[in-house]
Amino acid sequence: MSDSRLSRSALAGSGLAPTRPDGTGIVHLGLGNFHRAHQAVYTAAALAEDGGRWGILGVANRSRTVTDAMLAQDLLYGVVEISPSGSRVSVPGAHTGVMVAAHDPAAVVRAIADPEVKIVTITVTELGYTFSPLTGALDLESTAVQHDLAQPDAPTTTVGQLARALTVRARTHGCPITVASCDNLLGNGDRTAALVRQFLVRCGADDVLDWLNTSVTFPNSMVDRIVPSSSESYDAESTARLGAADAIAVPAEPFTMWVMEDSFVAGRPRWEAGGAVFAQDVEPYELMKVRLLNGTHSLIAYLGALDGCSTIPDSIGRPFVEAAARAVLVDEYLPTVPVPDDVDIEDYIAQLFVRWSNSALGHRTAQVGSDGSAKLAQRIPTPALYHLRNGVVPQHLSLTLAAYLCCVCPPEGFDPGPHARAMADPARARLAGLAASAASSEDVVRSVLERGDILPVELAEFPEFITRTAELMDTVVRHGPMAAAVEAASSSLRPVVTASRATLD
Ligand code: CS2
Repeated sequence: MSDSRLSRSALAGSGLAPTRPDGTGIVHLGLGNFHRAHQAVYTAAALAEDGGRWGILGVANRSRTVTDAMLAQDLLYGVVEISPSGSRVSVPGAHTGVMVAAHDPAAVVRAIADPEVKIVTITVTELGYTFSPLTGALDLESTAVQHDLAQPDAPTTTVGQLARALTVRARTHGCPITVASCDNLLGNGDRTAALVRQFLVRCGADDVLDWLNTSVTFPNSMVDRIVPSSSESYDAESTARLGAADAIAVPAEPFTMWVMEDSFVAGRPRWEAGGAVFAQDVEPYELMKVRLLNGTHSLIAYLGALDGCSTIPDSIGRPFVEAAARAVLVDEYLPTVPVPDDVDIEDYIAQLFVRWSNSALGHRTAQVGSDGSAKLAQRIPTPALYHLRNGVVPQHLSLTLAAYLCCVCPPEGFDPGPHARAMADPARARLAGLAASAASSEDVVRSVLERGDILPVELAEFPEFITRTAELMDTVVRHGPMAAAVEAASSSLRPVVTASRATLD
């Protein structure tokens, strides 16, 4: 370990010292690893090429671990880019400040309301948008949302923070601003805009809505980079390469992609310098990424965890997982994806398998499998409904749901193993209660779908999907995930023939 801490002066003359931003033009909500290895890297590239006032004020939600360490390191950290053929470390250095929202909610509002700030970027995960899975609208049952509506000056939710800060902007200087969601939500910009509007109406700030129409934009975007959790080994690697102690290195794969609508009403950095792409219509990229990458990723995580794999590369290294991943991707997700014109889909798919196999990265199955109750709703329903309405049971989407339920609400007496137990999910207690009162797997699946608070209730209209998912759960429990995958493959894309329909015919 080096004795000196990472700092701008420690990097002087190393060729790694980043360009210092001239001011703060961006507030970022969600100072996690993904932001630090994605938007911050693109912003650093833009600063290196163009300079300017595009420094980032990074806002962590609750924890001060990263903010304290960043403050102790001149706001710097290494991004350790890892592939089996080697690694490299770079230091983005795009941040100009950090804060913890929970410690001073009013400071977050002031920061976003500052007229010098032109963009708010957001990575708060699917869960951070506080919408109801049942309605897609602002979750009025959420105590955090209720708190923020009652006390809009001290907001604790992302939507509450945005709504309050935009209200202050509208009622004071009125300078325009862009709100750019960078989470894996379909239509992430439109969704954020709708939630902010609902919040404003609910808290009696309707006067802000007209200003919002003319002065605030919410571009949709597709973001992509596999970024595992931190670990001491990455810190050690960054420290060794930089010659200065780095306690908060971020590991990342070499691949990175960012496609956005170019509607930044108050200007933006030249993110193209880092390879960002601006497109008129981002939806095809979002659908491709959220279904082919994220959707398949979920299946790899749940099957792998159930088979004792701690990492995604271990899991995809099992031939039965690889086969199931290929089947769900090619047969079940791909037909529902309008492939963007500039993407060679064969290459894209081949690259996904290489990325998932990056054994040096150690991306954990528990990380990808966490929060499935919020993630799966983005990934599974539309493709599943597409096949079911065409008279086909999508076996591997069924398998994804079956494996998820086996991981987070295992049937009585079934131990899904340590990696499944390590998956965090806000729905765990709710699902466990439901499983405890169910008479069979079929009961569990039916109640989950009929409640509509994890996947949309339309899926409950297909008894064949319920039965198949329950059968696959039972196979996982009795014979393991490989047997379930074999069973799914052997009946892949079989036509729907239910008792009731057979009788009707
Ligand atoms: C993963 C994503 O955890 C997950 O659900 O599918 O975090 C994935 O690694 C990123 O979206 C890649 O861009």
